[in-house]
Amino acid sequence: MDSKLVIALDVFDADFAVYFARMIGREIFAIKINWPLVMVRGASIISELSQYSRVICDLKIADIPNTNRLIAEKVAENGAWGVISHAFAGSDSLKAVVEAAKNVKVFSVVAMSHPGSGDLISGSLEDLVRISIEADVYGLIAPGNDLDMLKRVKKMAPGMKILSPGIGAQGGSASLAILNGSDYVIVGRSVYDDPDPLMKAREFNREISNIKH
Ligand code: BMP
Repeated sequence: MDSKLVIALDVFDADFAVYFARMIGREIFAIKINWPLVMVRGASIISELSQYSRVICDLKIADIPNTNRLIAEKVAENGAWGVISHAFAGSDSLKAVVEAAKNVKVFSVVAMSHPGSGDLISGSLEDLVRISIEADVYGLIAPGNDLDMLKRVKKMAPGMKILSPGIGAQGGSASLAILNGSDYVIVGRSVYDDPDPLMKAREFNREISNIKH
């Protein structure tokens, strides 16, 4: 299905995650999983969920090149569609992820959606985008609840896919994010905590399906 919606499934209950993916997988672009599910179920949760949806494995990889390579290889082995890495560990570390991930799409974090990103990360935006372009990543993570930041990222890397969290629970609007440069929005709690997650996901799809930037 042609959706711009990525659902972040930040839960510990792997059985719920599989049930959820089966219910919603066809309606969305991808499911993004993070440490909570990988910690309880292991990397095999990637292949379990991949039966129902593309899976983006958000491990925010940020180590030396050798460790990054090991993590990215395991993610690829389990059939992820995408993986998220930090860029701040430097070009050699990010390049190691890109090499080891092979056909898995690598997204690197260049700006974040929480207030603390202003302490350090926001001040390094230019460098983080440059490191990401040099490493030849597929896409960037940039906040959907900070439209100025999002526009700056889009301007610096016009050809790259932008994936944006910060929607709903963190105050951002899905349609404004897409209008201002995001290709896909990431929504977690606003969907999986809703009494009717499927209906909520469909609402988000309707909101953004016809918006272009
Ligand atoms: P929620 O919609 O529940 O706030 O979830 C947002 C998701 O996006 C979480 O999985 C979080 O780890 C991720 N994320 C974020 O919120 N801000 C960022 O800057 C980068 C992220 O990956």
